[in-house]
Amino acid sequence: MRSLYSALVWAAAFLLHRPVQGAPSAELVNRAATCNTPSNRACWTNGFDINTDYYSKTPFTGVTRTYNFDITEVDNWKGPDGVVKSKVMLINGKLPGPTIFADWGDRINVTVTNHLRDNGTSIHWHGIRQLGSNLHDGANGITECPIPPKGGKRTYSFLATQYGTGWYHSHFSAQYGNGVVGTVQINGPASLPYDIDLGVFPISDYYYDTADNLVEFTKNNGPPPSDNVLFNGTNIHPVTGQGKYATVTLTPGKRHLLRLINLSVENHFTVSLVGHDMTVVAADFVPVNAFTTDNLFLAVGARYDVTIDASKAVGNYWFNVTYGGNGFCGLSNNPNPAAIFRYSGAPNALPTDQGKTPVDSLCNDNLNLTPVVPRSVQTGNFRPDPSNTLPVHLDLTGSPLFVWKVNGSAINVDWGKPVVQYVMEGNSAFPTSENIISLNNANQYTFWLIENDPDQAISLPHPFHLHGHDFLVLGRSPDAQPAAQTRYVFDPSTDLARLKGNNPTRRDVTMLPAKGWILIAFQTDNPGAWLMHCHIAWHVSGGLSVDFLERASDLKKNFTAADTAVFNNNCNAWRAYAPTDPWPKSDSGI
Ligand SMILES: *[C@@H]1O[C@H](CO)[C@@H](O)[C@H](O)[C@H]1NC(C)=O
Ligand SMILES: *[C@@H]1O[C@H](CO)[C@@H](O)[C@H](O)[C@H]1NC(C)=O
Ligand SMILES: *[C@@H]1O[C@H](CO)[C@@H](O)[C@H](O)[C@H]1NC(C)=O
Ligand SMILES: *[C@@H]1O[C@H](CO)[C@@H](O)[C@H](O)[C@H]1NC(C)=O
Ligand SMILES: *[C@@H]1O[C@H](CO)[C@@H](O)[C@H](O)[C@H]1NC(C)=O
Ligand SMILES: *[C@@H]1O[C@H](CO)[C@@H](O)[C@H](O)[C@H]1NC(C)=O
Ligand SMILES: *[C@@H]1O[C@H](CO)[C@@H](O)[C@H](O)[C@H]1NC(C)=O
Ligand SMILES: [Cu+2]
Repeated sequence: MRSLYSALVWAAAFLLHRPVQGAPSAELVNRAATCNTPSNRACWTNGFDINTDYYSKTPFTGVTRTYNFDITEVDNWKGPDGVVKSKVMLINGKLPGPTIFADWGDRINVTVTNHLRDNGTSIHWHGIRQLGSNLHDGANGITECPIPPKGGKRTYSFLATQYGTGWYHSHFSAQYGNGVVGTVQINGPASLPYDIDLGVFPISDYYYDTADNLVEFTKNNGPPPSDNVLFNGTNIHPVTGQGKYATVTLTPGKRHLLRLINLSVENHFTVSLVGHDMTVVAADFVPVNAFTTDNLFLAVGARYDVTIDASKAVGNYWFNVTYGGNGFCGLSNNPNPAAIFRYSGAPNALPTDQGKTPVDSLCNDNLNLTPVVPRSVQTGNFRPDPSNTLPVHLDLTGSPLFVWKVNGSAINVDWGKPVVQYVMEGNSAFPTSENIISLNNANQYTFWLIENDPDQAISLPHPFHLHGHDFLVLGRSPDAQPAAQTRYVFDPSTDLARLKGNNPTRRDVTMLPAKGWILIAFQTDNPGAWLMHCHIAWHVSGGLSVDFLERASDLKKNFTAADTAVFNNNCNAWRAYAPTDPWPKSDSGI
């Protein structure tokens, strides 16, 4: 009854181009698709398939998915593993928040209402390209003022020009660590057939203290280990046993699509499913040629869409998270975080096979991915110079003790005067602390050599994330245990040979080795102010970010009257609130 009703509602909405309320995946799967079947997932709809260049072509559906996010502050909240947290901040009362479902080519409208007591907020749609819609990127201090508390409200609206698995999170300091975070599923074609889409499976480190306390603590101390790891929002407490394991149901004989997402604030991990391989079909929002592996390293913010064949004996299997890099990739007070994958028909029991610890990732991600839609650049002419090199440095000379600088400067955004406001005013006199890098030439590949300073007392791997673009990962310094790395300086005489310009791995997050370098490239095809930052919440809070200002004069022309009005209304509301804010801004703001 219900599904027939839903089908009719959507049919009507589709025909009338009316908005439909976001809905659970089972009801939405392949609604726009016409030729996407279990035996042919490469096909999508007339003229669109896995080989379509999604940077330039979109199957516009005319459908808008509308969501309302109500962000509230809850004291003394009992978490999934039984521990009471003094404070959380939740979207629609849930951790993680609601999953956004859409089909490739839909529009997504999300109205966010900030019911917090005295924190602003802004919601960033991680990995969404926001082509021509920079003002909807949700980076406060860059593309908007924070949405003020006590009822402040704004609507984000953007097109799903990409498909696959994403997530969203608050960009107001480290607020997402308090729970303002959730997942995004955009249905589209895949590079491998499968029978069942299991949907998103977020994995996240979990702290009992508030993100605000952890920010203050980590300013002068190292980060503490996480207290637990949540799989799809749940896990047992490692000591008390309270709570329950996340349990994923596999149908015997079928191939399943599972969308792994690392929602962590601090910890990177390797995942593996005892007795089973996983076949990767997409990394971030980039479909890749299918390849099979028995483990996967996920940096903070990284996503992998994998298929899993339920081809083993009907039973229960551990799905494990392990840490590598001798503690450099992360640590948890839960020594063996795990979920259960249960074949339907198996008893409700714990798995017995403990499996084998996967090979140490050394905190590095896989750079052997082959995107289905290729992009290539020439690498032979690359030479490092100050205009293309971004050194990362941990400054331990001042107070607070831990300040993260890129090219000599820690970012510190101005919530009340976002970067785009300078653009609107035609003002290019940015304070140094905005860490602006201007890119004025259109449609050219820009190359960025990001180097970890080897002389700093503490050198850590960092997951680098870029807004508004996928980047090509052209190369990385040699792999080694983070603590044992010595080499770092890019040397053209040996390192040009390490580079891959011919359709290399392309994604929106990659790991910078502890004492090494990465070389990335992206094309200036999307006017905007786009952050590039470390995705460890404490590091970006401590300054580890730059802001690419891509084609400011084109960007200015991109602002529509309606978007500018939303921007101004929200900034006016924030500026009216700010003088009464009881909490001084105490970090980078992002
Ligand atoms: C979605 O948001 C955009 C921008 O605010 C607006 O123009 C459009 O009418 C909205 N659509 C729906 C269905 O609410
Ligand atoms: C946000 O609110 C918390 C209290 O819930 C406070 O500790 C923190 O300082 C506030 N942060 C900002 C930047 O307002
Ligand atoms: C994750 O949890 C949600 C709600 O609790 C559930 O509907 C969904 O099936 C779970 N996902 C997986 C992959 O098991
Ligand atoms: C998630 O990312 C964090 C930070 O990059 C990392 O420490 C953790 O290991 C990742 N988790 C997984 C499951 O890969
Ligand atoms: C997987 O997790 C289970 C349950 O915590 C644990 O007993 C087992 O040793 C873990 N296996 C691996 C390979 O980490
Ligand atoms: C890094 O800083 C130096 C010195 O201030 C400057 O010359 C150079 O242009 C900066 N690099 C970038 C990429 O902005
Ligand atoms: C934004 O600007 C670019 C470059 O000028 C242009 O190609 C594009 O159509 C504009 N997009 C919108 C939505 O105005
Ligand atoms: Cu970092």
